Amino acid sequence: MKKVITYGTFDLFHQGHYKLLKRAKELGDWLIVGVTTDNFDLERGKMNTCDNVMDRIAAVQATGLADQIVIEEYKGQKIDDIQKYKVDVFAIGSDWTGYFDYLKEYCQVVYLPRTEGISSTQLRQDRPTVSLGIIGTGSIARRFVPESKFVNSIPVTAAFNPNQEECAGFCKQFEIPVAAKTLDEFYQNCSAVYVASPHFTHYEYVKSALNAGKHVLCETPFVFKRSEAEELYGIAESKNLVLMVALKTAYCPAFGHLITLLKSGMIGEIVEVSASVTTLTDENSQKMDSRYFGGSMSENACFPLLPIFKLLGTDYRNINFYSKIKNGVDIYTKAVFRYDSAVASFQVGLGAKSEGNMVISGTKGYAYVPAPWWKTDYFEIRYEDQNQNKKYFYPYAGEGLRYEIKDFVTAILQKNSFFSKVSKRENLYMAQVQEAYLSKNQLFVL
Ligand code: C2G
Repeated sequence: MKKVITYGTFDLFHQGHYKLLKRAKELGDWLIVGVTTDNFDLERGKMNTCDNVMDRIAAVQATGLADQIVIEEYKGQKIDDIQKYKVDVFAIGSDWTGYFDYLKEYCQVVYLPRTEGISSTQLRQDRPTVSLGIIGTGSIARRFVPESKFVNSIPVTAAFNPNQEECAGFCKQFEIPVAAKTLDEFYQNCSAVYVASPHFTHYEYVKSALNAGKHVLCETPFVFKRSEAEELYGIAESKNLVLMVALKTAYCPAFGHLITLLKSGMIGEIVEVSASVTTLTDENSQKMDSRYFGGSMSENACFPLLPIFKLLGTDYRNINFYSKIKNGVDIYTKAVFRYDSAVASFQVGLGAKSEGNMVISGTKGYAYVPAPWWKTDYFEIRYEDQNQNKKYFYPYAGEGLRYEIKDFVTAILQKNSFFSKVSKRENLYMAQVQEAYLSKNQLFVL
């Protein structure tokens, strides 16, 4: 029996895919089709896939052409599969001509003609889009726009900043069609809003955007009061709008997998989470200005709060804060959380520097994420017996913002099947911690 194998993502399955499979099948008696996992596609830079792996497999299955379907999970797997399944022919579309010649050592390699005039990329472009408006045109917005280009279906169509000159310059630089002069004009030119304005303005802008019927992605820290967070979620829910917080770490592949590994008991019961984020900042920056809710807690605390809440939950007994204050803002804060059966702590600093790693201790071992852990592509699980240690590597593309942007657009376009990687509950408690700190609850000044 002559065995043929071919691989693909098969996103938005189309006629070109069908013809390719048909031609591949005609090359032998048994056709094996490898379908890429969502993670493998992310790793090889395909950010834009619309259908998930289960749907893509179902589409291949529905053709009736595949005698066997396998999942493609890693680079180099093709060689393993060819040997494992005793494959005679490797077939792939002519857009890959030459690329897979290295497989000739293992079997015959055939490049089949590609069907002209149709592609997943083109079909994705024809799908509905979310026109995005940006409020606030500072440094994070400047990093956000180039990242958004890696994600389909979310063109940036408008920007707003009360400083119109700055707004116009921003729009010119990033080729954004509308530099809105008023919020009304802004809302007329977008269907979703990214709030990237100074922290203290988040609440008002998010509320105004939701009331204007827009989906919202808000930068961190979301808001400084739990009641404000509750109110904003209330509006979003009543209007059936997506409200997400842009805490980039939550959306990154390495962080997501670390959490699921630890939740499945890899280091036993978790007894402590300890994380640090320090970013030395100019004293004259707005981030260091008490009038604008500046300071280490407001700037950085959401990052360590994320793993703490994900791993230990939000039912802490109490928190103590220890802060070094200068010009009315905390230049360094250590927070210690007491849970019933665990402890957590973090250090944040804008005016003092520390090692920015994260260590999660458990009864069987510990996880070590080197600095800067909040944008990591790598971590280790370590044990008493070092032979058991494991290292994990992941993609972390560009500034890491494209992952949250992809989740945001997916949330809007496929609302029913979406869950937010930072939950409402986690966001409410993050606001609660900020509020406790601002009210100087259990604050010890150093
Ligand atoms: N194809 C085609 N005609 C088109 C579009 C795609 O013949 N108009 C072929 C491709 O050449 C490929 C297959 O259909 O052989 C699947 O294409 P994609 O889903 O785009 O997958 P791809 O990114 O090419 O992945 O490990 C995965 C492989 O490297 C191929």
